[in-house]
Amino acid sequence: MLKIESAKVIVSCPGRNFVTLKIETKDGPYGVGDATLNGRELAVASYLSDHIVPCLIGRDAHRIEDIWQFLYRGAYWRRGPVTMTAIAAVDMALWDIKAKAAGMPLYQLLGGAARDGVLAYCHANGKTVEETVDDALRLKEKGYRAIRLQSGVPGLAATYGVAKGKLPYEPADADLPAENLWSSEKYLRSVPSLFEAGRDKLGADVHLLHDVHHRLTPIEAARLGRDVEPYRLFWLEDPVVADNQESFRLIRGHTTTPLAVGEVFNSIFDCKTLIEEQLIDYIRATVVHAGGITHVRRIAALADLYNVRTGFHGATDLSPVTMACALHVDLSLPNFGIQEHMAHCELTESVFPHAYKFENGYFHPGDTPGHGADIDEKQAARYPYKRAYLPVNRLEQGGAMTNW
Ligand code: KDG
Ligand code: MG
Repeated sequence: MLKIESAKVIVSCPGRNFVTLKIETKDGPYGVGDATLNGRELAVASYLSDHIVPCLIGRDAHRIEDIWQFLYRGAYWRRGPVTMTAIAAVDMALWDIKAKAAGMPLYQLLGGAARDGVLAYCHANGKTVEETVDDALRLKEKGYRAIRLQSGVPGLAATYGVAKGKLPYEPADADLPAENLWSSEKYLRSVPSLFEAGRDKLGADVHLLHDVHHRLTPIEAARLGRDVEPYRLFWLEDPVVADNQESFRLIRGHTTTPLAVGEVFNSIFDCKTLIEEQLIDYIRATVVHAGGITHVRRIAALADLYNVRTGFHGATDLSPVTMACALHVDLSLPNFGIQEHMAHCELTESVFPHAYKFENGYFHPGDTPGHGADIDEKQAARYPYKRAYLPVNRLEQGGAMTNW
């Protein structure tokens, strides 16, 4: 028995906001979990400290599955991003403890390495096609073999996923949500030329990806999928919002461009139809927002039955603790596809020291016992929480809110 003695929630802003859970055991190792839910951080912090931590004290940290079921079923109120992110943080911390106690890197407890490294994609962006392709060429030089291309849309003042000025792009960029204008017509006209130039300059061997950020209707997404077929994308991500999983039938019926979805999913039930009907090629639900390592492995196992591969979300609002856990899972899965990597700033990296490393397009989680990521609490305390929101979009014509 490894008795849980204490658990604390650390909210900090080293470069951006993060919520971290640290679980300590009596006479044993401690474990660390990520509980960051971009723009709704304090709701998860409260869920953890007010409703979960009191239930953890005195339990056996080794009983990961039992504690997961206790928190999921026992709450009566199931699913939802706040609940599932809070459960994920506990789950990550417990796997960290178990692997440290075993003296092994986490992936060994998940069945061992199924590959030598984890293929990762990064983000290239710019205001124009030329700027984006130049950024991608720079990233190719750094060793990336898979690159997501996002470019400004001519005629639109701001485009989500494209950096403002010279600073790297950050999803949550304002104290109150910025309201931008969106035009699907302008966007749909601009994307094929981005990929035509990208394929031409980057060559046939680099994997190219694109994120629609849920902004299209199914028939618009079907047209985009067709229009980019000549450029052989690795995937087209979040073509439409997937609240209605059946929407993907329409897109799937029209295009052979591979489809990825799921960064906002928090449960296996969010993707059951998508997977069972083989409406997608990659599932993006990841450790921090989908119930931790325990639940994400269940989603991956279902996906494996239907030839769907994983492509875990990995933006900067997921802390290095999530990145570490995702990499251990990636290394061990039979149906791993690709891992997203959006580089954290230096300050974030120094507050969250980690064992994972990047080389020649691939990550390795490292062989430190546990998941290999930690939090420097003293440093974290110097950067208090700052409210920050994602922007929202209204349609240029009519002013209605877009799907997101
Ligand atoms: O918090 C939202 C971001 O993580 C998300 O918008 C980034 O779409 C994203 C991606 O694919 O990384
Ligand atoms: Mg995305």
